[in-house]
Amino acid sequence: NEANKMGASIRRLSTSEPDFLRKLDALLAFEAATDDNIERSVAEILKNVRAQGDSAVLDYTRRFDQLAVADMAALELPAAVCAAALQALPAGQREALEQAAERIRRFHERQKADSWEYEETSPQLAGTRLGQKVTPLDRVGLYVPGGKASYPSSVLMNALPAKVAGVRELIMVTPTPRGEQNPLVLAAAHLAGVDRVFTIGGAQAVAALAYGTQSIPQVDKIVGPGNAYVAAAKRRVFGVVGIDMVAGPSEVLIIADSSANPDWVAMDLFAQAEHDELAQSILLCPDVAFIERVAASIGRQLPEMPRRSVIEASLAGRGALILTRSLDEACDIANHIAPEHLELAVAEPRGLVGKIRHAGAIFLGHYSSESIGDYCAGPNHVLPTSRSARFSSPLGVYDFQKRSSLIEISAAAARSLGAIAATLAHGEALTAHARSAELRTEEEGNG
Ligand code: HSO
Ligand code: ZN
Repeated sequence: NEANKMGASIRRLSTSEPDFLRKLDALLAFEAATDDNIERSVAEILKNVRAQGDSAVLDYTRRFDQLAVADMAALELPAAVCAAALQALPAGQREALEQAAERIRRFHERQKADSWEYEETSPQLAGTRLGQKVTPLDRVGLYVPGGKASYPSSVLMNALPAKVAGVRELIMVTPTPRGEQNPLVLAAAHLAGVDRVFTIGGAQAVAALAYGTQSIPQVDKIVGPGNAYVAAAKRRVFGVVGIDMVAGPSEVLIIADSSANPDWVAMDLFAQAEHDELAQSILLCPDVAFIERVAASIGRQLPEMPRRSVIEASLAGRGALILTRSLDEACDIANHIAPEHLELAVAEPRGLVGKIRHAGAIFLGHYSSESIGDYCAGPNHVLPTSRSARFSSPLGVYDFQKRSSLIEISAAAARSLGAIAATLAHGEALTAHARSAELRTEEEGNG
């Protein structure tokens, strides 16, 4: 039973090294390379789809996906195909997908925001009401990648918050190179209530959703992960439509004490690392003996992993086992890293949560694995990456709702508030503004 050398060789760091922070930052940095060739070809694709609509999309689909059809109708999947995909799944798969969908829906129901209004109470403002009206987006586009990173769980995580928010029409696009469909993805789309599905992908699909074509309706926001072309296209259409964040490689940070199980910790590091070579798995622990037990477990368990070459590349390139002076210090470092996923594999996780300020999702205690969160705990698995948890949040219902302000001023309030407005308007030398407010302070009635 050979042990993998990764156990011995995975990077060890200690917070007491003099240049620790510099080393840590070097480890966190990654090439968010914006490739000039990709940018150029994406700009061209956007321009052509915008100008020519369906015919350009059909052209690119023929070229890039080796899928030649006569018209766009042939690239829309009838709802019955997705329904059939769900029916055809092995019962176990289908039940698991249904249970996950139900749990995710239930969690997200709690995120729905309500409209609110309040009335001014002081006598001279009586009758004045102010508020906020919450409205779901009309139409949302969901990009689902083809190939190896095409996850049904991600279809649920992106689609369900939109449906819970009350989005009227949810349109999914997903490439099917040479016509090869992913039945699990179609089944998940059906379960989540996706309204229409087009088998198109790449920058051309993003362009079609952003600008609309003869057959594809223009959406108001585009969400979902994609390759470098898709990411570049989303960045470029931002402003014409809303977009979600453009995600970087996935990350996990585990804070463990000696009450943790080294095999569980090692496997949780693998679970992140197996996503992709650039994924990042880091352990923070104040106990050097425990760190070595995790390292030994890595060496022992890695040979059994079908994706060991991806795991190895990820751990060797961006992984680390970091010795801290204390759990408190581990929390400080966690806040600096602002990880996408943070596991608190410690005896008293509640004692640490209060110290954590920046993390996409916090998993408390030994039984709370990221993997359960990835699929079926309920909270979203689309989370801020690359330290963006400092300023952003998990994907949620709020990403599919927007707010309008409500302003209703009574005649009485128009006098007192009008005087304030007029004074400020004169200060800005905006005379029409001032008059507009003043007219209403003078008027006895509105004509
Ligand atoms: N860990 C990924 C989500 C995922 N894992 C999908 C498995 N399938 C990003 O949070
Ligand atoms: Zn995952």
